[in-house]
Amino acid sequence: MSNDDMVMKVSVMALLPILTAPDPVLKSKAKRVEAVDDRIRTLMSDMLETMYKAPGIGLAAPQVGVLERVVVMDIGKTEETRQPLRMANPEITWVSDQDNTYEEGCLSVPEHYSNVVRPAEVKVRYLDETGTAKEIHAEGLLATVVQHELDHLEGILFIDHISALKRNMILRKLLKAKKEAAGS
Ligand code: GNR
Ligand code: NI
Repeated sequence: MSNDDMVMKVSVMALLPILTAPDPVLKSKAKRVEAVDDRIRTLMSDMLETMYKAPGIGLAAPQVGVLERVVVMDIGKTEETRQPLRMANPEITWVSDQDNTYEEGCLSVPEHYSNVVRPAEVKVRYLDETGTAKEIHAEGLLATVVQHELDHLEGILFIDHISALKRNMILRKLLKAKKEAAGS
């Protein structure tokens, strides 16, 4: 047996940098995942760690610069009651007629919040971390967050659902903050 056969890969979770608007990656459509393999499972774990640290209750792969259809969420209230959801290729299969308004925020639109109207309930079909097809019926906060995350996979931010006046005001502020941080 060669020495190389004895080298085992040890995985360490990693924090990923979160992109903020305006950024062309956040406006791009993500590609479907071909297979839920170790690379995708590692991405899901790293995204969860990054989301918990932020802290946030959802995160989509484009927010960490990966244009693939992967999202994670956890609306659990405390560290002890964590309920991580890992999804590849999520698709909305049904929406309720009734709408809900929620004040949304986004880790890629830091420090800005706006009311967004979306269907109150949705059904979402996806592949879990083992590649098994699942479907959930989401309502309340989870329904809002899952729709917010699926929007990210289409290059859509919550500010795309508000008036152009408010959106442009927020984008100007974020751009100014970026330029100041870069020291230009
Ligand atoms: O942490 C988040 N909170 C939140 C609150 C209301 C509606 C949506 C969200 S998702 C957001 C994290 C994030 O940016 N996910 O893409
Ligand atoms: Ni977001």
